[in-house]
Amino acid sequence: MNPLNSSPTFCSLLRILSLSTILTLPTLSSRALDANYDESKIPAYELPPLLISESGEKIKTVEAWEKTRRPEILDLFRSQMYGKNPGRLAYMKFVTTESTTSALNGKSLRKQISVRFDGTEEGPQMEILLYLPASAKGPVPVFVGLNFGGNHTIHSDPAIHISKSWMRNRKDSGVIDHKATEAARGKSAGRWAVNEINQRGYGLATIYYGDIDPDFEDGFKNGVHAMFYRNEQKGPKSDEWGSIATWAWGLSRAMDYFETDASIDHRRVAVMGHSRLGKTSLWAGAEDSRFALVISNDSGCGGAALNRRAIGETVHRINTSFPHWFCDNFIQYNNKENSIPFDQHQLIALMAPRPVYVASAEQDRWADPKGEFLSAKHASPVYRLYGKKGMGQEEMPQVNQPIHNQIGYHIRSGKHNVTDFDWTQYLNFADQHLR
Ligand code: GTR
Repeated sequence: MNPLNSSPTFCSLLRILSLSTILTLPTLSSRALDANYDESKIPAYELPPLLISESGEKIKTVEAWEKTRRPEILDLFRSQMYGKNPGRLAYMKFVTTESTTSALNGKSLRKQISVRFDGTEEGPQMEILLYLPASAKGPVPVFVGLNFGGNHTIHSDPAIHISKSWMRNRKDSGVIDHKATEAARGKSAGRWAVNEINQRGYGLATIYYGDIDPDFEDGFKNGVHAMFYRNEQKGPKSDEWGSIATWAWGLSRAMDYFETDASIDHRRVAVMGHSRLGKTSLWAGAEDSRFALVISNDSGCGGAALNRRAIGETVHRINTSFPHWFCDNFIQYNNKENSIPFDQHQLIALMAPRPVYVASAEQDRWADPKGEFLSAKHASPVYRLYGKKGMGQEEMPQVNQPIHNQIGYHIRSGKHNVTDFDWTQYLNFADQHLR
């Protein structure tokens, strides 16, 4: 390993330099922060090869992909972008804090499960909210996704526990002094098609992402990180988990729970996320192949969008606005997209041969819909090694015309959001692959 990459001093210096650029050189910084939306201004780039190993070997078989190339790519994403996570916990406990066989007018079963990461009631924990179809005859396939505002925001059901975790204060969001109130109940119900999901025979599991790691830069004092510090350690090393990797790790801990719940078919779990949580669902799917299907909704920069296009949100911009999302090693690629030893099509390829779905929204130019499409498309050669089609289409489809092969893609009309249209596509795609 390059000693520079593992040195926290080097990375802290980079961070200070990039911060001081913003603080002391207003002209340069405003230029750097100005987003480009002009295709003709995209710098010339070549995507790093998917099917040539670091030693120059051409990857022609599934075996060579799985033994050589996939681990190389996964290691790069781990050490240079999202950061390594500490893996499974031996001492975790699952405690069902509430359940009923008659929720949502008798159509659903509801469970709330507290995942105690260190096994104690006082320690860090996340709460899983689960709705399963009441009509299920056996274990059901499940969609799991993190939510932005607390479990109580995803439906108006009065029995959902109001989250006690830290929340960002937001006008009209029912959050006062960083605590959720009753007024927040059901606030993001429009993003969660709970009834449709259950009616179509799937369960829905969701978790407030702030239970795992509150989404603000505090040097990783809060959230689960401190559980893992050893010998005076005060923060993650430069190649260790930022918040996205931490949220993804939380999704894997939810999967550990699913493996213990007989009403869930843990071999048919689809992980879904929107925006920063779409970046998270992709990384969860890459790290944990127990997720049978992976969905990225409007994940953009740091998710499905190609870094090298540097259109809309860029690496520099995301590292500046959200310095806690990625590991410190990622900072060295600010304004140097061409020197990143990977690109996001390789992240999508890490899902192969599992089905993966990338969704964009027409007005979400900040997330670069075309770059999201290209990533998904350029992952196809790995799917072809497995005898699957991959994307199966060269050109970007028209708005609201989904492509559903082993790789799914759509660009829908409208803004950065999760809509019923998106959920209908995910359910159709799941019917095709998980039934
Ligand atoms: C934006 C950020 C995006 C996206 C979005 C979200 O501010 O620039 O990368 O993640 O937030 O998560 O809503």
